[in-house]
Amino acid sequence: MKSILEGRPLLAQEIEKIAETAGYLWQKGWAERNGGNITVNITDFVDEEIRRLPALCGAISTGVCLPLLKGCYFFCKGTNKRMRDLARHPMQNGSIIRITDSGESYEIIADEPVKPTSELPSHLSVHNYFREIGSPYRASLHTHPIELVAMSHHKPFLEKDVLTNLLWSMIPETKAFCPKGLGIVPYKLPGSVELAEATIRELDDYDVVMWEKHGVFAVGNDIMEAFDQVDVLTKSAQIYVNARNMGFEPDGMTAEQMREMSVAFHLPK
Ligand code: 2HA
Ligand code: ZN
Repeated sequence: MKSILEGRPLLAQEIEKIAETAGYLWQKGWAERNGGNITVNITDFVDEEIRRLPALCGAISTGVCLPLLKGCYFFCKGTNKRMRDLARHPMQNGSIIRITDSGESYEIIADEPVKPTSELPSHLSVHNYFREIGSPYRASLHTHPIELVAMSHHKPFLEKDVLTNLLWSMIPETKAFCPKGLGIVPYKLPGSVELAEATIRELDDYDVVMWEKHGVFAVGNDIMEAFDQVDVLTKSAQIYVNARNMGFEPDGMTAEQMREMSVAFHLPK
């Protein structure tokens, strides 16, 4: 069977980035079994021929109303699929869907009828919100980074911006490359509407949001950008954990050193 990616280098490149990221998630130990999700708005890479492609199955309700996503296209990891398999075979472990004109359902159009992630309603709600506020963000990533999740088991770290400031102070680059820091969403049932709504509220101020005792949700212009922010925060978390394992509380950069970084890199906070 011919893949939708054939003869479409730009779309293929976007899917390759997703596959590459999925591989990193597995290698880092952040994606056990079917853990984590990726959805990317690929509408910009869709041509007339793709728009005319018939659905591979009937329309499926999203369970949410997405008025601003009508006629938009997404690549989504498949439900119960593994990141490590997505890395090698993206079009067999994920699919391209089209949001129907009702804005309430979707059709799978390529390459195979792989049903999208169970977290589709929350991911799509985030993408709908990005359209609403005119954000250029196209990619959303959910994963289970070990050190960050471990830190979310400690109540004092869940106060607003406590973890952000701690992680920024571990190594100068973290503030430069994750300039908004880490938002916090108190524990909520995975896949719930409450989790989606709380995440959207935090995305007003942050590009990476911690789901207490579960994982992180990150967004960006593309999937690499979302991944890089989680990677940078995790590097800081690992430095903190290593220092604690050596038996001391790390000093962290001084307030003056942090201010100097903000000025040098024109950072918002
Ligand atoms: O879909 O990680 O939280 C797999 C998950 C859900
Ligand atoms: Zn999860």
